[in-house]
Amino acid sequence: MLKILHTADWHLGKRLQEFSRLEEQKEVLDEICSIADQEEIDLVLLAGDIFDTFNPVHEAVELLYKTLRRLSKNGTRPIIAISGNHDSTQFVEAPDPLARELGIIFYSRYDSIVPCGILDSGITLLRSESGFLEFKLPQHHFPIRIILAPYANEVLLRTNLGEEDKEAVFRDLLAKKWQHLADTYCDDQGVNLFLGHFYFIQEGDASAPLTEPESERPILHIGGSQALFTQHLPQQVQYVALGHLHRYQTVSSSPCPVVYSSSPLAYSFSEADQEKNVVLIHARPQEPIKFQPFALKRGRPLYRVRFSSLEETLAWLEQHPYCFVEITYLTEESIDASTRRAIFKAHDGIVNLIPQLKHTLEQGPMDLRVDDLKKDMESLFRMYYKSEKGQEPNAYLLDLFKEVLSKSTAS
Ligand SMILES: [Mn+2]
Repeated sequence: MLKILHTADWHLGKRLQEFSRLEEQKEVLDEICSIADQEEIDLVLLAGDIFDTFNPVHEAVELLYKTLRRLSKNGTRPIIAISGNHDSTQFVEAPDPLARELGIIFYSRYDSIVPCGILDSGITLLRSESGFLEFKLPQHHFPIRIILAPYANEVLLRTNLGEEDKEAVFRDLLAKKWQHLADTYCDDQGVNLFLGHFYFIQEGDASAPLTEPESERPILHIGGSQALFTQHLPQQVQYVALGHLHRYQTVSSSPCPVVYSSSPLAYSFSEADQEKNVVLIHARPQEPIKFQPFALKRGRPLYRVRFSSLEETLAWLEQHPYCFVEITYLTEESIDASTRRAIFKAHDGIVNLIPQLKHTLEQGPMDLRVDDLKKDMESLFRMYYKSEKGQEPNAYLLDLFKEVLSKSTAS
């Protein structure tokens, strides 16, 4: 029985506004290493968005290398890591020759082919081509095949997949490539896996938007933001390990489990109520895979709360010392300086303190008069902002609004 751990979206170096998350990232990666040891994991899949930016801070780089070194157990537990839309492909693959000796394979460019051979740890890299790797572990007699689908935008993919199919839809190009790889390599004598960083939905699923959720928009926004369909995944594959969406979810169970493992920490307030997981997988050739989420406990939870008095706010903060929180505060006018000070003094994880004026709540949404529509855009923006936030926009926001406005009217 091959035991696999699937994780994704570490976003090392990511901040929550002015708050660093590095300490929590250290703790949760330590937790993941412990789980891998406890569960006697044979193989780790890391499904992209390893770093949060193309130029990660050195603390984030150091944390990755130290973690992978430990996770790879002196090279005996291979780690296959692909890049996501937040990662620089060059940066992710840079340490590859050295990493490979430790059983760590970084894959981020469709023009890369993993050099084959036997590593010191006894792992044998058998076959590789663009977007594919086959290898064998000394403790299992069967080979493991992985179709590798790191994030790439449409331009990059068309360049690497060849120009002959200029008219083909992006998703069809990928489907064809994956089917070709599966037909060539993935017979039933081995375990066949798919590791990807894309937005996948089940075609026809009315609840899933065709373009990805706003919070997950890729940085390079040239194609590729459209959904790919799980129906396009090859039948030979037994488990699809995905990264990109930060919520744990099984997108489809056809042709096999198609799973987002979730990020290890809640990275934005839209993830406030989500449980974070790694996924543990048991696999064998020819058999349906068994998988289950394993909850991660470390790191600060994120909360969104609403209060209408200082006492209530302070009591809650005292009961929740270890978290990040966004407080909406109901008030008659604005939040006065002493209240504000008292709230911020009570807790070290207050990310936002948002005043909500009581009278605007009673009034309901802003009531516009016909006359108002003749006003210029800036005045309308001020009115809108005041009705939403209960205060005038500051100079920075106004400048930003004017800048956006000038660009949108220019083009
Ligand atoms: Mn992503």
